[in-house]
Formats: sequence, structure tokens, C-alpha cells
Amino acid sequence: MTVDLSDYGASGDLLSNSDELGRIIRVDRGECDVISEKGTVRAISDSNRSQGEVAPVTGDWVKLIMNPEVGTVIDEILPRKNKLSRRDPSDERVEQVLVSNVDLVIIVHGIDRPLPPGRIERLLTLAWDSQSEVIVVLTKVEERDELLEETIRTIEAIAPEVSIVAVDSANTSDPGLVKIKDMVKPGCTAALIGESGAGKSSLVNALLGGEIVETGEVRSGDKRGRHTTVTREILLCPDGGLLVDTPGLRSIGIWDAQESLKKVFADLEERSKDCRFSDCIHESEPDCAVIEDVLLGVLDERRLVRYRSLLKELSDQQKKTTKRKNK
Ligand SMILES: Nc1nc2c(ncn2[C@@H]2O[C@H](COP(=O)(O)OP(=O)(O)O)[C@@H](O)[C@H]2O)c(=O)[nH]1
Ligand SMILES: [Mg+2]
Ligand SMILES: [Zn+2]
Repeated sequence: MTVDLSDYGASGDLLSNSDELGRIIRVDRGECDVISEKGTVRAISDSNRSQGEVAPVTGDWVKLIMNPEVGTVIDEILPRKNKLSRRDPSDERVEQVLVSNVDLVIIVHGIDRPLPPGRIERLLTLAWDSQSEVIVVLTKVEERDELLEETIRTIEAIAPEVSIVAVDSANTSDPGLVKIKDMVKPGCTAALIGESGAGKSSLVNALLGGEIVETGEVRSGDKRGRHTTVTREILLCPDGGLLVDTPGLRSIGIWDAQESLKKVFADLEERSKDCRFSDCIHESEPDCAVIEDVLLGVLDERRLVRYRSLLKELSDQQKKTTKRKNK
């Protein structure tokens, strides 16, 4: 079997690397499934050489070498075009890259539960920080109703420019599915993020046209999906797009995302130009235009509180990582 790596998103300069080139489609306890011209191979990552600084993640383009003793080894991780990352839930000083070389991030939310603004703000910050295109997909939409309209209003109030697509993944002829298929062009890598039970795997199956990945029944009562998706894996759609299903994100700690945070809070950023101090943190400074807006009732105070706490999260993270680097 020969695989055309351009199906997996390889462009001109990557393809000139030819025979030893591959893309990681799945990482599983230190071992990687890598798609190469010869098909899928199991490769280990040579921790001394390639993992020293950067651990391999799903989406990476790599150079493979054959080691007679241990088999196929990842010799080098090629520079990443971009990455989707969060703060490591188990060590707040560490960045956890979820997927690399992403073209589109699909934020998935099921409208069977409410969408707190703070949650979509975090998800958007994380998604935009990857420098990819971002869309929001609302799942479990059987008909247009008040709940759907309300969820759309919440998102539009924060990100008026982001595309929102409503789908019922259980319905194979759903018009929303056609729209999403159109956006995931051949060779384009789309990563799905969202909480467990949001409907990511069902959407992936609907786009792939079959029961390829496992989905979970939502437990009645707490409305939480079981954690059926355990790895991040690249899957090739019949029409050519690439999908990365991910396990549900329970914690969405943002990592080094100053610019995208400004974008998510663009209204506050704009308003802060009128604050007396250019480094105003809108807490108790005199002549603060943002606090003025809160007092006038033009700005929801809770949004300001969330903004402050995300800013603090980023500055805490920076302090901790600097300390760590200096050790
Ligand atoms: N009716 C309907 N059910 C859905 C839809 N999307 C997901 N579900 C159901 O919601 C549950 C969780 O879905 P799953 O795809 O596993 O969520 P994940 O954890 O985000 O991957 C499963 O029982 C699905 O059958 C949808 O669009 N419509
Ligand atoms: Mg899943
Ligand atoms: Zn201010």
C-alpha cells in the first residue's frame, strides 16, 4: 500500500522530505501510530533525541528512522505550523499540546445543557490562540427552539464574528453536517474540543459516515457522558478532510494566550483605551472607563470579573514558568 501524504495535509516543502516522512495520527503511552508512504507504522519516540524538548503529539510531522534493535523510531519532530494547547491539568507550570498543525478548531457544545459564558470564553481563548480558524458547532439540535436561540445569543455576544452551525448528528441528512463537511476541506486538519458528552464523537461519526469512533450514552441524572474517547486520533473523512476527536476537556486552563484573550474580550479592551491609566486593571483605579460602564449598566460586571480572573491566571502562569525556567 502506498499512501499519498498530501491526503494527510503534507504540502510541497514537507513532501520533499519524502521517504522518511510521516505524520503522527495517534499517541498511546509513549508509542505513536505514524502514517507514512508505506502505511501506518508503530513508532517509538527516542526520548533522548526527539523528546528532550518537545514530546510528540497527534498532528506532528516527523522523520522516521529504522533502528535494527528497537524498530521504527521518531528521529525528529519537524517544526510545528501551530498548536492547540492548554495548561497541563496535572502540572500548572507545563503546557500540554493537544494537537499540532491544525487548520480548524471546532468547539462542540450540546444544547441539552446550558452554556455558561465563562466556558465559551475559555474555549474561544484556547482555540483562537492556536492561530487556526474557529467555529462553534451546537449539537443535539432537533429543531429551532428558545434554548438554541439563547445559546446562540450567548456566543454572539462574546464572538460576533465566529460561525455557529447547529446540527443533529443523529440525522444523516442534517443540513448542518453538509456545512461542516464543506469547511473541512481535503487535507485540512480539524480538531474537535468540548466537554465530555458534548457530542464530539457522534459528530465525527456523522462526518465519517459510519460508527467509527465510540460514543457514550449520557448517564441520566448528572448529564455527563462517559469518557469513551481516550486518545486523540486523526481520522480521514471519505471526502478528504482530517478530523481529530479528543477526549472531553474537563479543565480548560489557558496557556500563554494573551492575544486571543484580548480578542475574546475585545469590547473591554476597546473601552479600556479611555481609562486614565494605560495599564489599568479595572479594579479600583480612578477614571476607569470599564468600571464606569459597569456602573452605568452597559457592561455585565460578571464579565469583567471573569476577564480579570483570566488575566490573573495568565500572569500567575507566566510567573511560575519563569521561576521554573530560572531554576
Ligand atoms: N439526538 C442526538 N444525540 C446526540 C447528538 N450528539 C451526541 N448525541 C448523544 O450524546 C451522547 C454523547 O455523545 P458523544 O458523541 O459520545 O460525546 P463526546 O463525549 O463529546 O464524544 C451520546 O449518547 C450520543 O448519542 C446529536 O446531535 N443528536
Ligand atoms: Mg467522545
Ligand atoms: Zn480601567
